[in-house]
Amino acid sequence: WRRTHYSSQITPEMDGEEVTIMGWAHAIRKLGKLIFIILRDREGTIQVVVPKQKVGEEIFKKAREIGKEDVIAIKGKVVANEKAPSGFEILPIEIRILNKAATPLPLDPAEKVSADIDTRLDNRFLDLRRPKIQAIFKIRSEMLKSVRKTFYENGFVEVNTPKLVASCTEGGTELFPISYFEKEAFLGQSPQLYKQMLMGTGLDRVFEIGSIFRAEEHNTRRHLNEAVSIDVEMAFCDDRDAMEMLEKVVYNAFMDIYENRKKELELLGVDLEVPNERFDRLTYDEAIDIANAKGVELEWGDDLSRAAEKAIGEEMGGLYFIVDWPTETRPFYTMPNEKDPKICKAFDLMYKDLEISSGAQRIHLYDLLVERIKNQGLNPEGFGSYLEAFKYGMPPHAGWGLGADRFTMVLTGQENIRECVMFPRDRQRLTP
Ligand code: ATP
Ligand code: AMO
Repeated sequence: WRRTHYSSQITPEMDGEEVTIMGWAHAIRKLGKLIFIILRDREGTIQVVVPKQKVGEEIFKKAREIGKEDVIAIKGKVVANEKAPSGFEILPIEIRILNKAATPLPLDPAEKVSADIDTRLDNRFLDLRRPKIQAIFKIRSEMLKSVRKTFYENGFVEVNTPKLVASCTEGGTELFPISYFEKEAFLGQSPQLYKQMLMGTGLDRVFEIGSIFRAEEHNTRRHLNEAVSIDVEMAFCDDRDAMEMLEKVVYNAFMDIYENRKKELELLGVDLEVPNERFDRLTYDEAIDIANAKGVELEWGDDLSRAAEKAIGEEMGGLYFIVDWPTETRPFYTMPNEKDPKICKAFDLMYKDLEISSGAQRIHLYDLLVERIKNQGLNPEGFGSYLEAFKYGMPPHAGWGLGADRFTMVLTGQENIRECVMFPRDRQRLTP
């Protein structure tokens, strides 16, 4: 048997045609001598009607054996019928049960009210059968496709850098130590050092979509211990060039999802607002003023607290950049402003109160880089192979990291980042 159609490919106009459909028994209604089976596949559901008198004893008996979530294959005739959910139904010629599902189900994909998130994540393979949940991942996939398309159209080379690493990049507290034979090693928290080293090779523009690992201590609705980062680095570019590229990538993703994922957005009840091609720029100073005006106490030089992010997000709405950060709040590789080294050429891209991307122009000058490493209380010896790349011809460069999981939250209207990852890793969860 070969599947001939997905549910969405059958129409009432195909009345009389023979089709073979495969999927799960989403719902079953037994009315004496009549059985309705709703078959679910990736594209939707389809009604199969089994009247004892028309299909005969054998097929009727098979239909009666079908249980919820059994995997079934049905060869049958398309019958136009205005009373059926999509204006047609399938009258079986043959039914096969490809695999039985055990009972009771730990979670019923047909259930309208969803279980709590822990039960759902414990039984994620069942949870992922729900069309609404699948919609999140179809949008995520569309986003990744769109992002890649924009990169290739703009001359980027896709790269893969190691995830087993010897040093930290974003500050030392968030590292997962691992044993690597006789040596100490860590899971990579960012491809930062590698993508910068690649700027010294002439590849010019690189991107990587890969996992990052961070030992975030706390449980929040926007932090994971394993996240996916969309990383970019561009040579002979400054912070403004990097921000423009980020605007392009984000804008195109919004457009592609708006145009190609209408069904999924509707299922999720998301009214996606396509942003302007250029996002607002807010300076750090202005951000502090907004927070202060809303009663959040912050001093110049502080990182934005959660309360500050909320206050600023409330005021700004939508997508906006925060620029001109105090140099001390940013990692060592960030280029200070030439005129006023207290501030630096870093930016964050926010969506309301959620940071979705960080980036900056980088320091390409060896001596300054070493000085900044020392200033941040780090030991330059730990950065040996990275620093080498800055001795022999490193062009000016800039880049950013966009959190794929957080970006998916924005595009799908989710409040909890765990909804946007198939098998999330948080403080409590290492399985499935
Ligand atoms: P980055 O990737 O740059 O770290 P982020 O969005 O993860 O960005 P954090 O710097 O981790 O941001 O956090 C931003 C602010 O949110 C912090 O200044 C801190 O006040 C607050 N925050 C972070 N984690 C927690 C937490 N677990 N509980 C409460 N507040 C937190
Ligand atoms: P940053 O640490 O801000 O910057 O990370 C970049 C983006 O990655 C996402 N992100 C996370 N998402 C979920 N859970 C986490 N624990 C988590 N940590 C980070 C966020 C964040 O904005 N090297 C720089 C980037 C650069 O300058 O190129 C960096 O890692 O969306």
